[in-house]
Amino acid sequence: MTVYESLLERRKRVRLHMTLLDPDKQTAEEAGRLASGAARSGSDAIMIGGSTGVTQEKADATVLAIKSAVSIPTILFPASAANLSRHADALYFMSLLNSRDPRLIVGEQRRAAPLVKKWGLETIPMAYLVIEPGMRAGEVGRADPILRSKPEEAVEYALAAQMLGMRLVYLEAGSGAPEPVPSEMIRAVRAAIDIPLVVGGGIRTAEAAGAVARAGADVVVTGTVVEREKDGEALRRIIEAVKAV
Ligand code: 1GP
Repeated sequence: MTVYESLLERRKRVRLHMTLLDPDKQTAEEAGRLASGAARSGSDAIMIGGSTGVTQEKADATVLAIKSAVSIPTILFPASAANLSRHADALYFMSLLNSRDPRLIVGEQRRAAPLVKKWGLETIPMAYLVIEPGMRAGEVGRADPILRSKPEEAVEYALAAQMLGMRLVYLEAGSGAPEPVPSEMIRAVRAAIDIPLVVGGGIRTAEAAGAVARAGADVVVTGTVVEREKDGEALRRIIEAVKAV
C-alpha cells in the first residue's frame, strides 16, 4: 500500500493530524525526539520541510533520525528541489498554484523529477495555496496570497487542482500566522472538491484545531506548537480535538 492509500484508508475512520518539523530549526536528534512525542500523542504522519535554510544534508539527517524514532510515515514538504531526501517514505509533489513565479509552479518540480524517479520515491501531487497573510511561505513562494475574504478564489484553484489530477489540496495561512485559514473558506473548498483537504498555519490551540476540522479539513497540520511546547501537552489536546470531530 502506498503512503497516500494508507492515509485515505485511515481517513475513512478519523480526521488526520500531521506534524511539521523544519530541519533548519533543530538538530536531527532533537527532531527525532519531537517526532517520537508527536507519534505518541497520536499524530498520523511527520512532514519534513521549511521555507529557508534546508539543505539535502539536513533533510537526510532529519529524515533518518525521525525514521529511527517513529513508524508513522515521513513525508517531505520541500521548498525547492535542493532539499529532498531519498530516505523519506513519500514526497508532497507540490505546486504553489498562486505563485507569481513559474519556478514555484513547475520549475523546481522539473529539476526534482529525474532524481525522484531515480530514487523511486512515492510522489503525492498536491496543490499548495497560500492564504493571506502567508508569512514566510508566501514571501519565499512569491505568492499572491488569496484574501481571507475571497473563499471563491480558493474554490477556483482547488477545483482546477483536482481537474489537473492532483490528489490533495493544501490551504496554507503560513507558519506562525496570527489566525488559521477562515472556516468559511475551508467549508467552501471542502464542499467543492472530492480529494482530501489539508489545512495548516497558525493553529496553536485545541479550539482552533477543532474549528478547522469541523469546517471540513481532512488533515490538520501543526508545526510551531510542536517546536515550542516541548512537553507535548498542547499537541495532545490539539490531536484529541481533531480526532473528536
Ligand atoms: C506551515 O502550515 C504549517 O507550513 C504549520 O504552521 O507552524 O503555524 O503550525 P504553524
